[in-house]
Amino acid sequence: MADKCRVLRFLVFFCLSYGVLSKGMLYPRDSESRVVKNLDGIWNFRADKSPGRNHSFVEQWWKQPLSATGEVIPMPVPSSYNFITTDKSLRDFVGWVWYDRDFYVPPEWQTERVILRIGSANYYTTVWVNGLQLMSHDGGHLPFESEVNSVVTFSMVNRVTVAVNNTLTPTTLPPGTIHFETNTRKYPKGYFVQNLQMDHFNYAGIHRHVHMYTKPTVYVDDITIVTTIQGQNGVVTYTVTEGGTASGAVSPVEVTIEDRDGNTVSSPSTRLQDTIVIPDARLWWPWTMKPDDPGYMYTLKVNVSGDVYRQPFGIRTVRVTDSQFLINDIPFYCHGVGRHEDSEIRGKGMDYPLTARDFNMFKWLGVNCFRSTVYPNADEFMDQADQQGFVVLQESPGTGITQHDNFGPISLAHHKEVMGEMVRKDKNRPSIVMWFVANEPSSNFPEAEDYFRDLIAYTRSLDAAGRPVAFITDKDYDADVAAQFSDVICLNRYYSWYSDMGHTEVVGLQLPTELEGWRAKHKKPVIITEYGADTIVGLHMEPSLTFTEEYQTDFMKEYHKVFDKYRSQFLIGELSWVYADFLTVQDIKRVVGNRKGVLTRHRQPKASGHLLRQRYHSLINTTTHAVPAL
Ligand code: BDP
Repeated sequence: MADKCRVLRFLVFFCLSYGVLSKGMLYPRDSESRVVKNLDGIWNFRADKSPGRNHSFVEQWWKQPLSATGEVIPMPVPSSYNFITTDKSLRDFVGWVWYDRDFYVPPEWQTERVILRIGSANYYTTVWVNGLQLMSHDGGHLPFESEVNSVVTFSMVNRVTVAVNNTLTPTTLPPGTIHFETNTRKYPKGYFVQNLQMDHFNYAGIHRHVHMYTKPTVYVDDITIVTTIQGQNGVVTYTVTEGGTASGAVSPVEVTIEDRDGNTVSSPSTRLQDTIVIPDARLWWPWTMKPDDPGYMYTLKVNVSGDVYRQPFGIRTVRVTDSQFLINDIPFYCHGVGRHEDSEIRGKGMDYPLTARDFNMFKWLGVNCFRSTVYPNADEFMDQADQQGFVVLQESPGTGITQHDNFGPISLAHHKEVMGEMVRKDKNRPSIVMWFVANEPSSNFPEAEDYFRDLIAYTRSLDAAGRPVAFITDKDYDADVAAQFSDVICLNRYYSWYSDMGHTEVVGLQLPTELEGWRAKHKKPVIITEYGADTIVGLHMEPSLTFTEEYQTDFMKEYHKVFDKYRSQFLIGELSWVYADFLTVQDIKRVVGNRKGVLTRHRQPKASGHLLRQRYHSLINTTTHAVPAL
């Protein structure tokens, strides 16, 4: 029991003690006033494997180079640490791991604000520079940053130390539990395991880029852009927040819009908040709707007191009616996939080759839309969605909210904080058309009603662009109490897999019954956000048996028949689960992970990939509405 409390107490203590204070979270970009330096590379690494997982704090590892505290190993940043070594205890480690590295800050940066930013680390992180505590952050998949001027030296080497804890508790997002085994006949003293409530491997470590960058004393802190369309004109309303000004001071401001080729297309505005009209604007379109000119991006060039920041954006609108989803007022049918950040060696580590491959395979499959499944994806990945014209259903890490103790006030407050960070980061992305606050929560619990009423209303209030907000449910329409707050009904369904396994003949009855039931209850459009069957590539049987490539395609064909009936009615999207096989916890249901991919983990197609490609390319022709020439 004492051991049990020690692990949890450490986490809770740190969760309550610190927070990252920052308003804007603009992506670090070079400009005439800003310099970005990348601190990626091989860092020193050491896991605190002490029984209570607390020796690192008792011994204050941040006060000296990590190598002086004990043996360190080389660890790439960004990457998950789990699959870099052959050490099983590190792969499955739960608790604090430590990273450090040296860095220099150029002397000419002394007159600037110098910021250290971590793109994401799973899940709870504390950062020290030269032994002084700089910042802490609670939650993975989202960036955090802090100014370092007061803790760095400009004339000597500096050291950054990062401690990351992957423990999941009932109030983290996603939630989980630590389970201590007390039967001494079966387990050694203090033996514990992390129980997950989510279906992906609990990858941990520093997952995205570490940047250091400068901005001037007075700086552009945040930019919010909302676009509408009037006739041939794009109407761009922006709000700029400045940082670092003395109260009452008025900074010189200049805001202009540049097109994709860098030509200025608006006269300068000198206001922090304004509306600019672009005549004959080029709209942002998904690649399937305008294959010759998808993902057109403009840039809002903001100059506040000499600090220049260029924020990309697209001009487009999104709107949901009771049976349609409209992009730029033209109906859009989402034919897509859910996708995990998952690679055999890097885990969830940001990976440029994988990013490029995934977008090429999306095009090969004919995907026009994807779900950033159960956590927000890396910025560098999302940039490609913006620029190549892919529609994104953007999701928070709110998966596995299934136990009563995941619905309390601490959970809700943290969930709101996470939604705030996610919307703040991604609000200007034209690719994102909808926010998902959660995946498969117990929305049949009575307490789910208040939780989701509050959470969805709050999320709506965060987004000036008014994107639809929803959560994804696996509950039946007569059991759910929270979908009433969603703008779109989003369903994960597994008929003939998790129920009636092997019996694809029931899909044609069960799926329509469910769709009709939801429709009758809520009169809202519906998206099937998941349907899929585990399939081991290379297994064949005719007639099909579960786990063979034939079963997966038979299964999908039954769903497709139903989708084809309802897509002319109120079904506005179908997303196959899942884009590629991915790793999960070890489980009798999983054969080296979840095998529902239409591609393997190596991004090669199964028979289902070919089937989906055929379907999606024909859907491009039948569901894509002509885009008027501008
Ligand atoms: C759904 C979950 C997803 C799982 C999937 C499955 O939303 O995270 O991976 O089932 O079991 O319930 O394949």
